[in-house]
Amino acid sequence: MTITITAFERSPDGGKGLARDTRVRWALEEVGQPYEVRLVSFRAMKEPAHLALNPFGQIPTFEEGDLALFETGAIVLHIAQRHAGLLPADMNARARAISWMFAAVNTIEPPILELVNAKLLERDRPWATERLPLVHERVRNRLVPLSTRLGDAEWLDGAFSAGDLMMASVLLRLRASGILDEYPNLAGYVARAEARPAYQRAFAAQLAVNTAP
Ligand code: GTB
Repeated sequence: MTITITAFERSPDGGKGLARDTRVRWALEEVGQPYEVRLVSFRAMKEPAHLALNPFGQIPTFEEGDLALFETGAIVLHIAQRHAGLLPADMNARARAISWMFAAVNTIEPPILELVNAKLLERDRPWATERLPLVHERVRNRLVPLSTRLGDAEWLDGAFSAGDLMMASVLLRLRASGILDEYPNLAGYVARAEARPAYQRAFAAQLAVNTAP
């Protein structure tokens, strides 16, 4: 059955890999599953056909046969459960990898999004300069324990897993802020993740869409 995902017709980042279809493409590349992409405009994302796939009118979505999914955490988990390569066989190790997926989207991603919003959407507000250090602090409060736990390890819990895929995807968003470089082991972790051939293929695919004439 053909897998079809949705992505921005034109990503606001111009193809730097920050839109969330990249993590779904990456998961599919890791497990060797071919996929098709349906590109959607900002207007189409809010129309009934897309809202039937994602009630919040967002990308990415995932379709395979009569299954339609939204939320990248759920999509990556589904891919990892259906195809070998992203979750360990041992059930306890598998549960721990899934914990890291949830940690990525539930614990690490929220303060990072707050920072992105503070910088991009709120920077003209009169309180923006005063608030920014607080938002930075909330991000650091999450990165310190993450960095401590990772230590010198290559990945968060044994072999590379869907937990690492989600965590690296979330951390990538911090690069422009310079905060990631305050934690050399986390910066190295993200660099290792980005060096994976599957990530490179996913990145190239989304870049091609956004640089097409
Ligand atoms: N929790 C959902 C998930 O993980 O699937 C969040 C999905 C989401 O935020 N989708 C965004 C979207 O559709 C695209 S990725 N936004 C349009 C809307 O809400 O109307 C977020 C994103 C957008 C742009 C950049 N960028 O340009 O750098 C980076 C990330």
